[in-house]
Amino acid sequence: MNERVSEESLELRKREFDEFEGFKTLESFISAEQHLHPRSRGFFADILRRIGVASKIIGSRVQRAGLTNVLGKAGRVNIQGEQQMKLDVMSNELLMNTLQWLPAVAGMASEEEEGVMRLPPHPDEHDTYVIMFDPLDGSSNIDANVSIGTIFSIHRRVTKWGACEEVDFLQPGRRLLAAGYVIYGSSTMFVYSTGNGVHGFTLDPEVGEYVLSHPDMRIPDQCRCFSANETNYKHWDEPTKRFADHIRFGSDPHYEKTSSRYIGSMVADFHRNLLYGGVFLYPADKKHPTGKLRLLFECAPLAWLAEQAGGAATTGRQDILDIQPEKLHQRCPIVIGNSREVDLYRQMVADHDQGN
Ligand code: AHM
Ligand code: MG
Repeated sequence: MNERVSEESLELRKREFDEFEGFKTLESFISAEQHLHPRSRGFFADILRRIGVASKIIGSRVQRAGLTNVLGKAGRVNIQGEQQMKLDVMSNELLMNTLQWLPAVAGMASEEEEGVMRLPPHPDEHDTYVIMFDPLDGSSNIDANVSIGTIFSIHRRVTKWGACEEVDFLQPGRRLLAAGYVIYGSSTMFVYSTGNGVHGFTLDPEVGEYVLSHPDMRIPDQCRCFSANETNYKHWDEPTKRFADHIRFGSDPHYEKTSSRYIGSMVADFHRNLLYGGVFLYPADKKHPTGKLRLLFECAPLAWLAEQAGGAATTGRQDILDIQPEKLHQRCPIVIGNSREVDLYRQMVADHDQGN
């Protein structure tokens, strides 16, 4: 293709994308984004669409859960040794079954499964993707009708031929192509980024479509919410205690309007903080020496969204997106939200490490 023509047509596509008006469904938005990549054959866009479809089914089952005998425990534990809920199992199977037929999906990994699902290599396709998800995050809240969510992320595979391997999944978050979540709350929302800002779509139950309701989401500067399981305070290390005390009890006027808000569903806590401004932490502590939340299934995708929305995420000593994963189910400490507070935490950890 002539370079100049292709640059011009790309400019035009970008302008069309920026000026994209009308009834903006997730479907049409994904197509518009796809046109920003002139060589795209639509395989990647198909994955996003299919996640959207699966999430509508999960959302409808979550809404009817009290009526259809799917509340409660499934009677088995997952790889983390945690009780699986019936809806965990159902959501996991639904995502696996919906996505495995797409030719560009080389493999999948789930918080609920020990190993990765390798799909037969597609004969014509070697430029394919691996998908990771936490099918139903915050599932301990299901029976109480509290907001829960699905978290997903997509990497381009790094191996070139044959079935995918674990190394295709063990990539730093910085290399993500897309990440997002679906929150099943008072309404169902699909929030995602392909590196072009964070966009939120609300499911219109009357037409059954996700409609763009929150374009280009940016985390507000004001830290309105401090979100942590504060009963763990006694198990936290010194810099984390100092950070929490500074925000909760200090005299810094910046925190005059900050409130404690903790749901215990990371998706819901993150979503609220993204809208209102705030910081969420699940640090390492005496009970969880490497943190509680999973790097690949929870922390990296949300860290990617936080950065795309102008925020940040750290362990205290390293950006979440820079961590080179070593194991599929690796956990990590996380402080995520407004850049100002994430920087403050980093600084307090650094001061502590230097003996101050
Ligand atoms: P899950 O993936 O098994 O549901 O666990 C993760 C959840 C997060 O959504 C939430 O932030 C955290 O666990 C809550 O933990 P705690 O109950 O220790 O406060
Ligand atoms: Mg989870």
